[in-house]
Amino acid sequence: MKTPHPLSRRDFLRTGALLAASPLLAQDVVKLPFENGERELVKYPQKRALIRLTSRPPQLETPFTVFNEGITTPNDAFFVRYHLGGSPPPREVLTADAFRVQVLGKVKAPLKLSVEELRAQFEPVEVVAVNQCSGNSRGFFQPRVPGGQLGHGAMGNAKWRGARLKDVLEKAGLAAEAKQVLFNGLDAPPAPKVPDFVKAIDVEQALDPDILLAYEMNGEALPWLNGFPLRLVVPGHYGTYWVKHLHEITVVDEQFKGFWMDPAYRIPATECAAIEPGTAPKSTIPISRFNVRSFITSHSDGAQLTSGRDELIRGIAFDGGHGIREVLFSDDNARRWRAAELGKDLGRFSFREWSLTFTPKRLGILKLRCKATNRLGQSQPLDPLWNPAGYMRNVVETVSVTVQKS
Ligand SMILES: Nc1nc2c(c(=O)[nH]1)N[C@H]1C(S)=C(S)[C@@H](COP(=O)(O)O)O[C@H]1N2
Ligand SMILES: [Mo]
Repeated sequence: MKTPHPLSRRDFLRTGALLAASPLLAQDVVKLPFENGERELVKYPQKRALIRLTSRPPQLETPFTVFNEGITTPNDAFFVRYHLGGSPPPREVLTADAFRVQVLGKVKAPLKLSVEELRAQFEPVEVVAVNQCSGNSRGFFQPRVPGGQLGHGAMGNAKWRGARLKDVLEKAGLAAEAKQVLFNGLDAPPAPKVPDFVKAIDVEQALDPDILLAYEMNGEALPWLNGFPLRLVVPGHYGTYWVKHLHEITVVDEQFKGFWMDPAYRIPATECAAIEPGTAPKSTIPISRFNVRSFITSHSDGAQLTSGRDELIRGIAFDGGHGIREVLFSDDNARRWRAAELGKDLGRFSFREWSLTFTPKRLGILKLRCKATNRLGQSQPLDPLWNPAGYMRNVVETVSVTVQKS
């Protein structure tokens, strides 16, 4: 029989986070499991209550239990990240009627398109793809690093629908000297000294047919806070490239040097972007593709299991677009591993569901872990890697559960 334990305040807050969706237990604070991890749960337009990191601009994290509800992340639970104090652009300036996206610069025929024209003139394409912030899980870095102290909720998986960037660029016609393509959204800097949020990718990459100018997310118009009415979707690549409220696509004949490409969003030019904790990198490169990650979603720290009773362990895994080949599970401090069963394949850019039945035998605290490998053979380290911006965490995560007598 289960013995009920009195909940400490901390446990109570954590439980509140788990049950945030329940109207009976409306909690307004959660505690992310690192120092200074207290956060408010706050509702924004078109969103359920999400974990608020900052209010100006709004930065909202998805409560982790959402990832156990389904393999795609509902629009109202999808995380929100902005950089500029003036973001997001007010809803009034984003009306679908007035909105146009322009293609300018080193092209033969500049374009100016409404979302309706994008829908009508270009083949619609769908992809299920993970959007993950470079700093997802930054709060777990040791030694701690500056930047938004995020738990694991700055990621989400959605079905995106839009026109191929390639098709649009080809319609405009790239000039021979075209070198990079710049993407600018409608959010403007709050002061003249703050650099506008502009991202760049090389022309060769911009012609990748997987990159979309997306106007739908999970079968609906994009939510305001996720880029309405149009955003860039760069499957397999960190969210920083997924420019929201995208209204200017500028082809240039040089390497773009804007702040958000350099010095921001750069990683050490080393194996796995890792350097000795506390040191500075000798040289850096722009962040690009996701590394391999996996999570247990069915159980969180403190969960109670019963010895001899079957337990369904479930989770998600993803990588930068090669696809997940295998997920392993361990309950004994990463000594022995057994393979989980992979769920439905929604494409190489999607979360991949995995599950297995686990029957705990030993009593006490168990450390549950999962570890994914992609089709290239890349996997996850058992010891965390470190870089000064707190990007690309992908260590094998641990969930501590307690097994009690039946
Ligand atoms: N216009 C605009 N687009 C943006 C940003 C921004 O600040 N402004 N932030 C980027 C970053 S760093 C991330 S992680 C993703 C987050 O996407 P989401 O807010 O839809 O979850 O948006 C990207 N696109
Ligand atoms: Mo990000």
